[in-house]
Amino acid sequence: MTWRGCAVMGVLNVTPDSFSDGGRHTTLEAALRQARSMRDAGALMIDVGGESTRPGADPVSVDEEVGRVLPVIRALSGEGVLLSVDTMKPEVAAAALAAGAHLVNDVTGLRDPAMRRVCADSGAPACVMHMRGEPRTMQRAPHYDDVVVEVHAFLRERSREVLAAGVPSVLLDPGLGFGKTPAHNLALLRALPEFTAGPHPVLVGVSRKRLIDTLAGVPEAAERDPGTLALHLHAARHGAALVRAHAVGAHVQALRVQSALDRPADSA
Ligand code: HH2
Repeated sequence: MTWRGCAVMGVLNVTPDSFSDGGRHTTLEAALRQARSMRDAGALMIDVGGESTRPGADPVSVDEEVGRVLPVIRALSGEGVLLSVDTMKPEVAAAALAAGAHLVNDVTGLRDPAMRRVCADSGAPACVMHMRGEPRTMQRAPHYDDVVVEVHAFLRERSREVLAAGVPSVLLDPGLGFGKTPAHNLALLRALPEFTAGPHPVLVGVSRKRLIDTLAGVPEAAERDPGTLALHLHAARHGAALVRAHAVGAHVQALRVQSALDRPADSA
């Protein structure tokens, strides 16, 4: 998988309880409609998730999660859509890859060696994300001496281990909102050039997250796309290769305009 500039990963949560799109795509028909609309709007890839990672979310069983994501992945892979599966469970990742998913997006950063084996055995790249703690409790007073240094060191070390286990390639993600205060998230966003200067592509995902409410006073998650876009344009300008977003069309348009601005003065 190679591409130039910053591409968009469309978020598709087939869950009843995701913080912004929970319950909206729980039928196969609704999920496929949303996925196709994101593909048509220019998403490079669709990230299909069957378990919410929002703070306080209840875990779901392997069977439940597989039952949510597999029909969607099967149908979309038959249409040639690039797919990532957003899961913390090796069993779910294995089933999704067998059904046609191309990438594993694991918010635990492939902590479980079994997840590394699943990716290595099927030759699938992985997104290694930083999270402090567990989804259920991660926002209870997270503390770092230096969030940028610690997240960067974690991603360097974990990606080395994951690649050594035979996973062909990795995307790195600082995990905005995962065990981080607004100040931590901002520090990481400001330090993005340090992450994107490394050898691996970087994914940034702040879509509709609470940080936007903190920064701009938008209590409704569904109304946070303008703030999301501002942060994702910043990420793209500082070298992010992929932004994970709900509002794909707006992102694709804004990223095209930004990249036109960044081209040499004599080109259109
Ligand atoms: N954020 C969420 C879920 N998965 N994966 C990566 N790599 N990076 C992220 O920032 C990220 C992620 C949380 O957002 P969402 O999927 O919209 O909500 P929920 O977890 O409630 O389903």
